[in-house]
Amino acid sequence: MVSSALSSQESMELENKYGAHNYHPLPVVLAKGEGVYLWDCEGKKYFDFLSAYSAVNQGHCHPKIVNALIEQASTLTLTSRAFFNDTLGPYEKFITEFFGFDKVLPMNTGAEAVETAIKLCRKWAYEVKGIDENEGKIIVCENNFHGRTTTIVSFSNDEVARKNFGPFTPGFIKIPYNDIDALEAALKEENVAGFLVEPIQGEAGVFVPDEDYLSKAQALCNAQNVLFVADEVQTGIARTGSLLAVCGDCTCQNACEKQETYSTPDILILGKAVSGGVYPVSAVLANDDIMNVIKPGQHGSTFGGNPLAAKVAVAALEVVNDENLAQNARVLGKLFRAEMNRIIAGTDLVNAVRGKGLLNAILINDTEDSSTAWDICMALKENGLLAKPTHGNIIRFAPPLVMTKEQLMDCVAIIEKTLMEFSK
Ligand code: IF1
Repeated sequence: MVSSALSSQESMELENKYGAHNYHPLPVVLAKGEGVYLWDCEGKKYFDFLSAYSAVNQGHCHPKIVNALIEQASTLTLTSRAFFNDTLGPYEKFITEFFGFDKVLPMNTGAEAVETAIKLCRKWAYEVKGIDENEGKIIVCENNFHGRTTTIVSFSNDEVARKNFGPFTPGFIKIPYNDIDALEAALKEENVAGFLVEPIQGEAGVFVPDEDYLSKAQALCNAQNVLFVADEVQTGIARTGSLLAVCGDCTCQNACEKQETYSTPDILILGKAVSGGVYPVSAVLANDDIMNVIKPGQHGSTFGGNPLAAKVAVAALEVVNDENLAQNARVLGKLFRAEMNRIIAGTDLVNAVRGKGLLNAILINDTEDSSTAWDICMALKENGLLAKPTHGNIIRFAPPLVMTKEQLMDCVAIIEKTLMEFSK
């Protein structure tokens, strides 16, 4: 039962009057979440097909994660790193063994973790690789999304995210995504410290690269003593059908011995579903030869690695294995794309479906600046499913990974019904 103090209209009016207008949300006001479901202020029930941009992979308000939060919240919430505490060490042991790295640097948001990875990569380049200080370059891809800090938007090519936020941070080389030749050429430039890449470009419209792109990219970086930095903030934590998107088709539940089939990043960036959407938690993982360039006082954050984050993250990651979320995402993702292709075959409204695991998107057959994708999402909302366009005419579909086959087929039926309402 939903017991919201405010109506949806009242909530939207308050946000409009007292909140910065830095988003244009779909006009739905959510008051309760449980598993794959959301309820609005008036008690209407929806399937969540966005998962808070893949932060709620474990489903809304997962009891194991929420209980970990409640228990720690009434014990010890924050000590700062001025002192030790009894939760950070066990968390650091857990997450480094979970993903197969020597060390972790705990932060809070994905952007903070990306910034941390950039600083770590540069410092390693100057102090280990021997590049002249302040000359380090990091290769990034066109149409990337890594967050919204000034340095990160410095290497974005999204004018909406950049306009009037300059001056920008130098030291980045942009290349086309999924283009190994372009990476090989860029690696020949002087002073290259690292290659920062999303294993699948989420915000750009769920661009899945060629099967061997990441492993070839890692091999090229290794050959040039350049750090391979994987931003798995959105693609990690089982979202794409394996523990990490860089794991390719490997379905093991934990980091396993290095295999030819997938690429092991030198620096791994995690966020979002590391906490199951219950609390801001992000993490940067690397081995000692890289992480040990950071010395006391050189980097940190007030809340980084706090006891609440530590307990919540352990619970959230345990759920990934306990409930086989990677396997479920893999199986349901294949079923979803097959169903979308069946629907696409019968309409001119949708050009294609693409994705991996339960990170998918459909391409609407209309111009970039048309409102069709938005209008379809508005109709999906009326029909009980919440999703939102990424750019222009692309609708991202990313339900919680705890979804059952029956629930997925119910969602397919809603999507099909809605698309048929728009088909000419
Ligand atoms: C928004 C989408 C956008 C990310 C990757 C780092 C971050 C993100 C690969 C930063 C964050 C969020 C941010 C949110 C919408 C959403 C998003 F791609 F997921 F859909 F914007 F592109 N690396 N992605 O996807 O993590 O600091 O947000 O914790 O800013 O609108 P954050």
